[in-house]
Amino acid sequence: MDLQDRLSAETIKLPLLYSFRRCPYAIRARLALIQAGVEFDLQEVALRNKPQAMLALSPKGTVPVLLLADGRILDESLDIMRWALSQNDPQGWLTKGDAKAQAELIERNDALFKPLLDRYKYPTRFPEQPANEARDTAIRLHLAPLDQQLATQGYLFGDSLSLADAALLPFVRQFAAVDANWFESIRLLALRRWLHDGLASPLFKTAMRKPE
Ligand SMILES: N[C@@H](CCC(=O)N[C@@H](CS)C(=O)NCC(=O)O)C(=O)O
Repeated sequence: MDLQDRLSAETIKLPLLYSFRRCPYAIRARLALIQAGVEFDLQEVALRNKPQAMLALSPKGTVPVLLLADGRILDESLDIMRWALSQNDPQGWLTKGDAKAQAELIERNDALFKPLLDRYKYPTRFPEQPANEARDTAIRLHLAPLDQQLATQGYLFGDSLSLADAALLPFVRQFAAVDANWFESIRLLALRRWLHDGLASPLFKTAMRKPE
């Protein structure tokens, strides 16, 4: 029996999520698991001292990691979201709008916006690009187009959350928190309303509960 089989056979009754409360990737995974009504155990991870059991399952050492009861391991946040919603998708997150448009927004978030967010949030790590330049580029290429998309509807693909909304919200949350006063002063009203409504929702509040 290999490690995965032992872990699943001996210790796992429910899926086990290795998570970090404030990590946007982990937040999106928790949002989808909760939305799907999947019961899971949660292990909060200290990123500076990752548990050996998690590294044995996923040596790349990022959270979230989901260990399923049958021993399968999902160590990409989007795979976890899609798996959860494939179990149960009560509000049709996967089928809002068109799947390609959802995937394109998520790709733009992860590949383009996230690196700019890091440069804005951690300027000392990236001395080659001024933080405000990264911030303004993020607005121009990602947040302003989102604002436009949200101008005529409450959420990105209609009047309720989709996979893309849940996948993007935690990253916009981080962006807004870098300088909350400045963010409240920007003109992107529809985007700010979307963020506010998303963060105020019972689903988001449940996902952000402090682990015991
Ligand atoms: N592509 C991964 C990225 C996950 C990721 O980068 N998570 C960060 C925390 S927000 C992490 O675990 N970083 C490793 C570290 O800080 O040591 C996913 O979508 O799950």
